[in-house]
Amino acid sequence: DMTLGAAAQHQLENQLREAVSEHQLKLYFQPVQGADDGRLHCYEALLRWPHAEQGMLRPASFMEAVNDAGLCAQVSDWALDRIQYDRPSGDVAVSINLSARLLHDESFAQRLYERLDSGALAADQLILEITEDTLETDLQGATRVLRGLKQRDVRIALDDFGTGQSSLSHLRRFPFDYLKIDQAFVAGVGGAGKDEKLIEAVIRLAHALDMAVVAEGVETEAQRSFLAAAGCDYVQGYLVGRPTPAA
Ligand code: G
Ligand code: MN
Repeated sequence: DMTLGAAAQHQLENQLREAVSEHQLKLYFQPVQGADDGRLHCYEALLRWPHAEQGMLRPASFMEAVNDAGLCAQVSDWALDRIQYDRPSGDVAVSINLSARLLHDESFAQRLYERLDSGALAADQLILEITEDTLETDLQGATRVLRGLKQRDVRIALDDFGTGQSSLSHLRRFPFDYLKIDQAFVAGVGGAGKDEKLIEAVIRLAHALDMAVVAEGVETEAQRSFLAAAGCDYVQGYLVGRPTPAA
């Protein structure tokens, strides 16, 4: 079974190399809006790979191959180009997901700084989303890059909060602008479990630390109105809009 797994993984990496060199990857954009007033706040850029046999793949199913094939920097630079040139709206900020590998790659940070310092990319139109596992390996290095970005007025979001370590020392240490509540909790709104209580508590925690809260995976009006009443600042999900390619 392991041999088969490795062979399949290897095939996926080769197909990915080809897809990247032939510019087949796509960047989709999903809107984030005010929970109360429905005002457009930003877009999250999401990577998609139209795979010949497997259909449209989401990052979860091929990011490992991106890393293993050593394509991380190339794909990220391409994504930053796309954000620069075909973002949905020139006036609305775009968030991108930054993997652990990139956050610890000094040359990626340098190239990002160049784009920002040359004005190619406006710092106040960029939000970087990181997950907590990003902070696990090299806390010092990650801190340095995040501080460098903050100094340039780039906003930072803590993604998928609640499913990883949910470490209070991460919240103490880093100047996050946004906390994104994972869609697993939103899915439990209206249910018998503890999700509503957890969401309310996380919103209070985030606000106490001057972070704005984004709820992910909002699919129903009932979820949106619960979140708005709980003080959640922004909502993202199929109710607001699906990830779609820029026009
Ligand atoms: O890791 P992150 O939370 O950024 O992942 C977002 C993923 O969730 C995207 O791949 C996107 O397609 C998916 N997604 C976005 N909105 C919804 C939603 O309302 N419901 C569900 N089930 N998935 C969503
Ligand atoms: Mn994200």
